[in-house]
Amino acid sequence: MRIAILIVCIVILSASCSKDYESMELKPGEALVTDNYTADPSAHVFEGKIYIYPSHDIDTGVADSNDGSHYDMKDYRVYSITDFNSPVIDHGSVLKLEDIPWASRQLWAPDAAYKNGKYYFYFPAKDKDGLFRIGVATSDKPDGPFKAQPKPIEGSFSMDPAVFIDDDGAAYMYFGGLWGGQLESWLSGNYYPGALGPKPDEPAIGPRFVRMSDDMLSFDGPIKEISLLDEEGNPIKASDQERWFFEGAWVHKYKNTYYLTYSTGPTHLIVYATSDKPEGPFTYRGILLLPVSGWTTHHSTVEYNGQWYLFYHDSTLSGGKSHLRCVKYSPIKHNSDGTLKLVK
Ligand code: FUB
Repeated sequence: MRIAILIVCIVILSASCSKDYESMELKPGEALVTDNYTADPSAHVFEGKIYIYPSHDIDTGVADSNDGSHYDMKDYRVYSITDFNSPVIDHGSVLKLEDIPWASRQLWAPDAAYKNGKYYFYFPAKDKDGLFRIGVATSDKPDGPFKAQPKPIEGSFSMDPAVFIDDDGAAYMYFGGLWGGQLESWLSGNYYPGALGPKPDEPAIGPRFVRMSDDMLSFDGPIKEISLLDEEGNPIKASDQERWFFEGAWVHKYKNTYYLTYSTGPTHLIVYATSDKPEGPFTYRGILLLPVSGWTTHHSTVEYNGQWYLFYHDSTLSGGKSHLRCVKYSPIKHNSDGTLKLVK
């Protein structure tokens, strides 16, 4: 009898949970913004709200190519969510290409951080020589506007910066991406255009990791490569495109474990690996998000009011055009064994 009552309670509870989302203004799996194309959402809780720092996709007529030139963005916008029952707030354009002295084109996936009473906005762009560099812009408010530093961060290269601040206040940047993201070309420390990267049976390229200076404007110490291992402790190989790192590294901490989530690029997965240290090595654990509509997949994770969320994008709003994407979200769950529940 007790078991029967328990089962009925569980059924009623789970029905009311899913109903909660159904009756909400912002539903999981639906485009959060429909009057602009948005992608690569980096979500953070600042001042009690979820702030989303996405790429702002536009169509400038540049033809599709493997180096991603058609992702030809010219500014950044910021959005916020106070609660999932109210519409997303659009804070407008907060940083424009024309106001970044060193950048020439392609404002790709950004991130933001808060430290020392200031907000820091990190972004990749091509410099005047066509090399991706990572810049930083600052503001007193999470919704900007942001003022860019005159030069990119010294020693920066490639793209997709994600800044993680640990419980002890230390800040780290994870970055890098293959193909159009140019990471293969930097393996020796200098830029070699057209470099092919490792052979199929060699270890795959890992994302880059570096400690940020106290003022959050420069790198403090050497840039290291993150090791990605399989569950037997062997390096993930370059041929293993279901598990290799491609772009979009993101780190969150849950119960003293660091979760590195990233895109596998041509196999279109968001997967995850865990470590007990922010610099790794990270051990591959599984898939977080199955392929979405469009070529790219890119995400972030954030805890808000005791619930963890995945923010991600797909290309449904543009009818499948890979460079015109829309940001969405889904609740996510850490299982008791440390794995993450798969989002389909
Ligand atoms: O938005 C441009 C690029 O597409 C990002 O930097 C990558 O992560 C991919 O989503």
